[in-house]
Amino acid sequence: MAPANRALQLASSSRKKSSNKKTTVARQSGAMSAHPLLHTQGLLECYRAMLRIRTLDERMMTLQRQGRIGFYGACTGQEAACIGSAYALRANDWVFPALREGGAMLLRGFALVPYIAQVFGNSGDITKGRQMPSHQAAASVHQVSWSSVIGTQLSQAVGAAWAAKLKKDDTVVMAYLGDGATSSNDFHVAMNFAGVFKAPVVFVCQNNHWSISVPTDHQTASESIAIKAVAYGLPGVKVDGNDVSAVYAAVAAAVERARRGQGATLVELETYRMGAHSSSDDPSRYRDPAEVEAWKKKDPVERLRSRLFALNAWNSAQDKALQAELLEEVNTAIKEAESLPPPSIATLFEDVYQGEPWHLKEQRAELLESIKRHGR
Ligand SMILES: Cc1ncc(C[n+]2csc(CCOP(=O)(O)OP(=O)(O)O)c2C)c(N)n1
Ligand SMILES: [Mg+2]
Repeated sequence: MAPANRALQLASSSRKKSSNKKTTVARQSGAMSAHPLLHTQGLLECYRAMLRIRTLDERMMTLQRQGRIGFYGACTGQEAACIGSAYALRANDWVFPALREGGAMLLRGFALVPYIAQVFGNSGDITKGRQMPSHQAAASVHQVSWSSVIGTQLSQAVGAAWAAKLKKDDTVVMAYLGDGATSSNDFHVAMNFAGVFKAPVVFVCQNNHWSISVPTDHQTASESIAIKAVAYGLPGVKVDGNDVSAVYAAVAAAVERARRGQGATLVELETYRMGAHSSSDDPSRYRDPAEVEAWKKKDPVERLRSRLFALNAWNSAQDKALQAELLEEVNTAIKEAESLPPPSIATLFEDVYQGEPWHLKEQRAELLESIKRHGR
């Protein structure tokens, strides 16, 4: 076997207990050597964050079916991949998400009410109702918007990482992508640039086996997504994305490698989109229900719960109490977010220019006068 793709076993605390899956690294010079572990406190924090987004996603999908919001994209089934990877970041690092990493913002301290208000697109939304629902972004937690134009976030992320390197600060950029994004131009541009210039970026691919209705085996003929890193001179690592410890170990090692100035890594997290692509999709049209049932047995939230029980770090009474607490928190936040008025009309004219030019001043005055006279 060529040295470039020789499999390397990584230590993963949970793999030994709960999975026979091998963690493999497509080896390249400078591959990761440290494998940080999540200890009990970290596991409990990740569990809480994972259960919180599971609770939120369930409630928001219901709201969409009730016609109270227009669109929602859930990350159900991918909570370990989202939270375990974001948990490896520092506050000064930046996140360029793909489609399912809103939970990273919440983990990193963004409040639930403005997060939900974004889906309503009302005055509680810090992006002033200008984005598609579920495309949250907040500079306060260093996270840009979901990237609905698949793959475009990757070259932007590499640019941000390259800027950090030029400025000699130690920021690391996390560039998330789905398996579908590996077929985009931007994936190749970003990987190549990151390889040549040793940009401090970590590409985290959530391989959830589907790109809307296209299965991964129609997406690529490569033996894995991680192996693609070799072509760009980067290490690529593939881990069980439903095992939060394995996710954290691989991503934290890649983050530290980037911070040490050794450049980018591609981490493939093998996981599964348990629900629909979005609230606009019906996966029963193209997906075998037996496949979904098989993956439900590997549910990352249930898996971490069982592990915490086995470690005697958590029990069913605590779990019931946490579920009730999170449901109450989410319901209260939904109630508050939904009650907020729409963004004011005047905000239409804000944020494009540093100082408002005369023609916008005139247009704003004309519109406000017309609303006063005729109503909306
Ligand atoms: C450039 C581009 N092509 C196609 C689409 C339509 N589209 C939206 S989401 C999606 C699938 C993305 O799949 P993947 O990258 O695996 O992410 P996942 O939805 O599985 O998280 C596609 C093809 C798009 N938004 N942008
Ligand atoms: Mg996918």
